[in-house]
Amino acid sequence: MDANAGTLEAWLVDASVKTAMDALLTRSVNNDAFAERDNDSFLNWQLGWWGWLTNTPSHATNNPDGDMASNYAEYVRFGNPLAVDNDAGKPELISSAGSIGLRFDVRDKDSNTVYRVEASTNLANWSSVWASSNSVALNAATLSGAGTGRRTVAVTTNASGPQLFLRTQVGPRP
Ligand SMILES: [Ca+2]
Ligand SMILES: [Ca+2]
Repeated sequence: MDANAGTLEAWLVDASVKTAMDALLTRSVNNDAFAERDNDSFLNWQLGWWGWLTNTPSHATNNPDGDMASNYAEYVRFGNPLAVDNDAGKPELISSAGSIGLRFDVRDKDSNTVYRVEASTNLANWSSVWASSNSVALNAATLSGAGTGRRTVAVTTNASGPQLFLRTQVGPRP
């Protein structure tokens, strides 16, 4: 008899191991280890929409709904990859005396995705205003939803000249 067989059998009937495995499985399901609601990685988002990643439409550069956003773009702006929704995640312009800004949602549990706001006076030269990779800046810009995976931020900057343009950029952490 294989000496290891007894060990394996003991392992299988060990109640504490079974309890631990049940807990792990339950946690995986309840914490959406395979579901989009985790909001913490593009991989989980893909699994939530398509299951195992053997389906070509799930790839980052695919665009199965034929709108203007690739799957990765759908992910970062909380879009629906299976329905045309070109306005999803569109930043909202906010302004007050002497300043303008943008309000938008970020995936604040995904540290591999960085959101940026840049400013320009001529649409040719852009300077960085804000980046979500800076946790201090992220917290300062928070409006709601901190730590939920979908945080709404407002980023403002002084607008003293005759014109100022703002844009957002999103991409993997360099
Ligand atoms: Ca799309
Ligand atoms: Ca879409």
